[in-house]
Amino acid sequence: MTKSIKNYPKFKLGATFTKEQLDFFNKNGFVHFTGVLSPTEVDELIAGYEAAQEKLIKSKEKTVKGIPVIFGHDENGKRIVQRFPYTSYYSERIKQLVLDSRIQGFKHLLTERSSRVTDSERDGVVFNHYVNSKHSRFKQMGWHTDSIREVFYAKKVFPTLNIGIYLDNSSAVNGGLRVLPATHTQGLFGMLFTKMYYRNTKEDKNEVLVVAKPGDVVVHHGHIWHRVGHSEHTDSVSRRRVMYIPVLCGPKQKRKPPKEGKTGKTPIYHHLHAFAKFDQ
Ligand SMILES: O=C(O)CCC(=O)C(=O)O
Ligand SMILES: [Fe+2]
Repeated sequence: MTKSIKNYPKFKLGATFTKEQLDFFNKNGFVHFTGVLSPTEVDELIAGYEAAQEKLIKSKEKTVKGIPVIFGHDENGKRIVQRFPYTSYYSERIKQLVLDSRIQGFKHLLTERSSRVTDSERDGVVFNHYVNSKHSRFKQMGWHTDSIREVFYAKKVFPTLNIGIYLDNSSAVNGGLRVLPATHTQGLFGMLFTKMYYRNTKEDKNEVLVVAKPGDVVVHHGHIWHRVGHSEHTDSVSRRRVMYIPVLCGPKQKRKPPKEGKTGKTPIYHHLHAFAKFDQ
């Protein structure tokens, strides 16, 4: 484990990554870029999500391409989509973001030739909307690595990235992402047993809190341990919206298209979420 880096450096995104940026990412397993998207772009993405949410709620579907959706109610009692997989299938604006050269460039944080930004594998582009309100079902996320799913499928575990697009201010006030720096280098044993997956929501003395503004992009390695805290505040103060776009390597993880009239099979991995503490 590296020494605590509570005040980690934040970077500006250029045409290519600097040595300092690559070194920071390779050593710590995450890297933070400020002001990647403009306030207008942030507003457009939120509007894209809101329109997609209306479509999904109207359709009465409970899964998207077999992946369970988390629905809840916000502080005004409005039904909302709190974990929305494959959003780019529901929003042209979100699809456009995936194809944007700034986002596509993040694949170069990995050295594998097959590394790709993708919206059609795993859970696609996931939109997370946390809020601490009475009927919210998504208020926090316990410790996990994103690569556990690959371990589950007993495939070779390739490196992956998750590109986090911040749409609200994010800090301890509304929960905030906490990462355990350098845990992406631990290997399979560390990936399996560092913490109890999802059930463990406790603070770790070595965790680093990501403090971000709307338009920031924070990329983390799929093997790094991370969690999202529970806001001590309620209602709109606790709102935290962040989108994740995956970068994968190796063979395509295309999931079989669902049979006609079916919504598709839910991957075994997702049953782990049954143990998750999202809403306590
Ligand atoms: O909300 C976040 O910042 C992290 C979400 C996350 O870790 C996940 O969806 O796997
Ligand atoms: Fe995660």
